[in-house]
Amino acid sequence: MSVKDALREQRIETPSWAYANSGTRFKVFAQQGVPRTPYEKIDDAAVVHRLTGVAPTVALHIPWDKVDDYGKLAEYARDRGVALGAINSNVFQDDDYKLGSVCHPNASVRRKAIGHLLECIDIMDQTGSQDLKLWFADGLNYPGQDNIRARQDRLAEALRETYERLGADQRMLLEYKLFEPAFYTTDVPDWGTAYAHCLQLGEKAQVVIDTGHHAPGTNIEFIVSFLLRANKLGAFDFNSRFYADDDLMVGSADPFQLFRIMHEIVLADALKPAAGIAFMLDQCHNLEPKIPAIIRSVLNVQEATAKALLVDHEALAQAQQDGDVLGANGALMDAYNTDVRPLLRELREEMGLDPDPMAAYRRSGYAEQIVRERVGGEAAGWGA
Ligand code: PSV
Ligand code: MN
Repeated sequence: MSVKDALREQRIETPSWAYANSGTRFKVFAQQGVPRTPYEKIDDAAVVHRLTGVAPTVALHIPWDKVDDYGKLAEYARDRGVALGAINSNVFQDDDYKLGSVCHPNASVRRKAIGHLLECIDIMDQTGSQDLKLWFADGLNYPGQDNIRARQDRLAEALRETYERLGADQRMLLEYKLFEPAFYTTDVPDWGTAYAHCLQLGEKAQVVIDTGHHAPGTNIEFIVSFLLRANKLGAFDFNSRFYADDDLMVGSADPFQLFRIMHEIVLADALKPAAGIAFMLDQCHNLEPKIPAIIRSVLNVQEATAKALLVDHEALAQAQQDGDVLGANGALMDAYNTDVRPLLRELREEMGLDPDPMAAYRRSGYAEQIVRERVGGEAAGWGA
């Protein structure tokens, strides 16, 4: 398949919460014109897809995107040329979850948390979403606060019950995070823990790599490569980690890391939608305007992918075989140092798109329109 064909097929999912007022735990700088409802988040996601051509799905977060009729929401999305993607569960914002959710020492709190996960699968049945994304804020702040091993047992039990409820075409995607909100230990701190649980559960359970959830200096492409080999990589949450959490625009600060990740994806022939890896963004935009930030993020992923597709695999394999360290590294660097923007402009023209989606957005007047129309949007929070 040609580089252009591969790029034409690429799919990047945007998160509903990135369109809303979100920020850090210190301050959310509210913006005018942000969506007040899940419907308006979909309107914005549809604009991003219309301009980029590669962002046809939007992930929901429950309860932030709770509506009375999910079938209607899915139809609304379809009418605007997009579809609903992964359902992100949320068992971290209720007072009951102070000591954890599925790992909580009290069985009734665990039951409530599992109930929410099962409810998310009910929602998937209505939206047609295939992926249930699980991230648990569970963890401990102090040594001795709870029994680490018992919490793993509780986690395994909750995951099992949720797994059993999945439909034939549905998956469970387990996300790990080294730190925050618990700072002594979290209950799914790393890819190894997530992998071990997914392995025990079965083939419908896979790992999510949120690029912001590692210790600084972690070699994320190693994790990508390992999980791909084991058929346990389900999805990415892309972002740059320069807040304590994740959330800044992917590829903005370390485009080389993103290139290295996409190189592993291309090597494994896992870019095509049929390979089943969901490439999602998980970001929030506190300082920068949201829709252009999401467009820029999509373009950053596209550029890193184009460079990864340009790697001369034959030359690389030969150099590796010959033990030619500089030659092998050079094969990667040649691709990374190629300016792929002309190729992407050409591709967009062929796809009937504006070659410069950022400029097209500025010219569209949409930013001004939503400020006029969405009165009170600045008061809407993550959950609108
Ligand atoms: C947690 O930090 C996380 O990465 C999970 O994916 C959550 O669902 C998301 O952020 C919410 O912002
Ligand atoms: Mn995430």
